[in-house]
Amino acid sequence: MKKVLITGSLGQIGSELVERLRKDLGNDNVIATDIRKLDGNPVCTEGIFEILDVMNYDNFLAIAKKYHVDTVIHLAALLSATAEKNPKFGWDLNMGGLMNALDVAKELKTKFFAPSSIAAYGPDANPNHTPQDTVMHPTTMYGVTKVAGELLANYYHTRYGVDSRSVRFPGLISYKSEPGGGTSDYNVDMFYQALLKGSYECYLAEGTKMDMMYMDDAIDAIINLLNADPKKLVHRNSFNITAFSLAPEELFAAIKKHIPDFKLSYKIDPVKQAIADSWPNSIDDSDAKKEWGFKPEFDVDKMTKEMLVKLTEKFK
Ligand code: AKB
Repeated sequence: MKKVLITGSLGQIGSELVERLRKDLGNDNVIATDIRKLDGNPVCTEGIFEILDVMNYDNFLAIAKKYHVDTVIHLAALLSATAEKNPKFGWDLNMGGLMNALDVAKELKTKFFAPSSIAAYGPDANPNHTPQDTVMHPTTMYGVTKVAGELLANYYHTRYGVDSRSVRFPGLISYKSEPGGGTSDYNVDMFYQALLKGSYECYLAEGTKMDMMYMDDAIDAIINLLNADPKKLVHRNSFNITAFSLAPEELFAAIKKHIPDFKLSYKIDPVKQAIADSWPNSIDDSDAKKEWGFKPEFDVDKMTKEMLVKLTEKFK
């Protein structure tokens, strides 16, 4: 991986990945793209940035050709709660954008990464320690596009030799940019409200367990998987990865250790609750550990300390 094009660069993962790869590979070797430009945002101002609608294949290919990229990281997609509001657009963007991205990778013979999610599982999978390979019958449009996307990326690998790789991300926790449109987003919001208001009203019920991961580990996972020896990869699209599994009251307890007066209440959002209830409580990531050495650095306490320190600095 020497010259990388990233779609959805202004999103929660994209903005941190762009920053990290600019450090690792140099500013001239990272082509950040998004459907819009945000004036003053470092993603757009501190290196190469191009406006790209991933639904426009010709433009996608032209930008990838212009910079002679050897890797495409495709992050542009609707997340679970947003896709549930507009399922047709969720399908069109998540599948159409992915197919264009895979066609660019096929045409230019680049490496390829696109994330899948714990949302690829449905309610009939064993919710605890959910195996890597098991039934996948998601009941959300986002999940449907994730399973279909995994199959499509595997198809491009076996049919056309595209070096496609992917992980099933859990809910991601980050302080630099806020997530948007996900079901797991309460986790970041809880940190923000703990510091800004001292209280948080959670839209998921007590006991709703979900896998989660600090963003630094997620970024390392993308880079390490892309750099992994292809001969060792039995799986490709897509590897389960997780750092810890938490319910809202457990995240609350971790934050409360540092902010003793912090208060938690609940006001359930039925759509988001149904989405979360259809996902696993905890997934088994032993294949990622075995095949490419996945190893998260942040446990709940380390992540909580880091989030509170960084957000406190941010709010100064
Ligand atoms: C979402 O909540 O939609 C995402 C995910 C778990 O894929 N963060």
